[in-house]
Amino acid sequence: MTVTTGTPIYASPVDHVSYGQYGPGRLHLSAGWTRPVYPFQDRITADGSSGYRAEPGRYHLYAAWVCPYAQRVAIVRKLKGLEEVISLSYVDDERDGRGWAFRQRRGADPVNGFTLLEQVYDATEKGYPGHISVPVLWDRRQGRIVSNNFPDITIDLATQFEEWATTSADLYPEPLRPEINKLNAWLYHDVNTGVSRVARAATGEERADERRRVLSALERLDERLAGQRFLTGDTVTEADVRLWVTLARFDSEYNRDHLISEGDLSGFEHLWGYARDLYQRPAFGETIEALPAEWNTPHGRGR
Ligand SMILES: N[C@@H](CCC(=O)N[C@@H](CS)C(=O)NCC(=O)O)C(=O)O
Repeated sequence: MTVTTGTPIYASPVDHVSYGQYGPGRLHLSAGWTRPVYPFQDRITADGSSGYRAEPGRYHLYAAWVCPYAQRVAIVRKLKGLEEVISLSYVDDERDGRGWAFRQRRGADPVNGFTLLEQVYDATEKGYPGHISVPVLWDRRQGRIVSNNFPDITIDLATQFEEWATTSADLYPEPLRPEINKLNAWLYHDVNTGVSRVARAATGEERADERRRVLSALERLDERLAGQRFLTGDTVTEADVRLWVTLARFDSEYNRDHLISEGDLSGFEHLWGYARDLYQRPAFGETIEALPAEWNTPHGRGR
């Protein structure tokens, strides 16, 4: 069903008194970080062998502006020029115990007309008890979630829609896949989730260890980018998308109150230039709220 007419339906305003906080029973946050199981892990394939054929107009992405994991799929969709092929909508920025919801700020659910993202999960698995997370990839044809596993979604968008991609961006080039996979695993642990582990550390000692891990990763990345424009060479790949969403939130979120580092991102000369370079590209700059003015200063990395 696609809702295109009528009054948009929105969830009632966030209400922690009536609904509590999102989390208990759903989200298990611990001091350490074990990646939860994201139970919908089907794949889209160009030849349809997985049961989900890459086709224009068939799939929809549910994302959140505030979520770095969801921003990755929005970036990849735009880098590949798939805006007319895969639709995208955003849930509201705030949650109460009902989880992600559709409100006026970010618009209604254009596919199902639901008011809560929970309904998208429930339509796929009745009584679904797990994480109501974004991003979610929805199949209009079968009326169900294909995947809520962000690493698979970006790879499938990057590789399976070549027939409809309107740019020549190759974000996951065959010869570089082993290197990208290795980089991504390291980035996920030491950077993407490393920044969150600092905040969640149970003891001062643990926090110091986690902080050191993030800082040493940023130093290694800074050195790497001194000699090349992007993480794997001259062109943007999946690994750059993975890293950038964390860099973009480093000063304002993860390192707020200097929890991780006494300095800002600008203290890492090459990483800072790289981050600003990517910000100038619409796929990156237009899928996040505007960053502070210094992100628009020249970065000297153009060709
Ligand atoms: N951390 C997830 C990415 C997805 C994620 O954490 N999304 C967040 C928003 S940034 C969310 O929707 N969380 C709700 C939940 O997990 O219950 C992963 O390792 O794949």
